Amino acid sequence: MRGVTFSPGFEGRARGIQDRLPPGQYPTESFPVLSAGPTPQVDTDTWSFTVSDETGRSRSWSWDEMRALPQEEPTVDIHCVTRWSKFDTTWQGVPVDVFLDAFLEDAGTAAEFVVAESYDGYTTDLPLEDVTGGKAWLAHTFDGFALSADHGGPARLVIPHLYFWKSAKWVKALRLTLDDEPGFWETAGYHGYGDPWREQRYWSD
Ligand SMILES: Nc1nc2c(c(=O)[nH]1)N[C@H]1C(S)=C(S)[C@@H](COP(=O)(O)O)O[C@H]1N2
Ligand SMILES: [Mo]
Repeated sequence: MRGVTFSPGFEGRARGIQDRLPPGQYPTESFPVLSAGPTPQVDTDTWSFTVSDETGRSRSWSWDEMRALPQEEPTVDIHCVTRWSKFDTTWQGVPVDVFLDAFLEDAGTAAEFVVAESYDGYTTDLPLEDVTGGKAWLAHTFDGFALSADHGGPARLVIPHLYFWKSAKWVKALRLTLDDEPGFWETAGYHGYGDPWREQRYWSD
């Protein structure tokens, strides 16, 4: 997996910065905030995260239940479609696999896509396989501190192998769907998949 290291990265750091910069991107030290609307205030006392499927079956986790799940600390490069890339961002959170494994158990699913839904009404769609296999996290901690509200706290998705608009801030649900349902930016002309290495910025790319 490109740019993903799980400890202060021998492999990641040894590779040249240019090799880690997708086409048309520039590296930045800062962490810009990009939100389509106002920042919602989400209280961890009432926070929940729900996974549902095409049959309407669902399962939810409270904040404390989520914190009790297995945690990882990925260090990853992130790439925004507005052309900034930020190397070696360090998060703590629960692999999305943990939620999906618990939800699907032996039942499985015919769904091939997911829609991430957020507390601010934002949505984004992805193939199911892009949030499985260790590629996506529900993150609550950035750089050792509780994730700030403007960056999606109390918890957001982090899906570093796709442009960062796929990493829904203030996420509250993952809905498994049979068909692809374009989300907020995808409906507005952004690419359906959004691979930074293939520069899939807009629907025409
Ligand atoms: N809920 C929600 N998630 C969102 C957005 C948003 O407006 N609402 N913006 C997206 C976009 S376009 C980007 S580039 C990243 C920005 O994350 P940041 O503000 O932490 O840099 O969040 C993504 N996730
Ligand atoms: Mo973005």
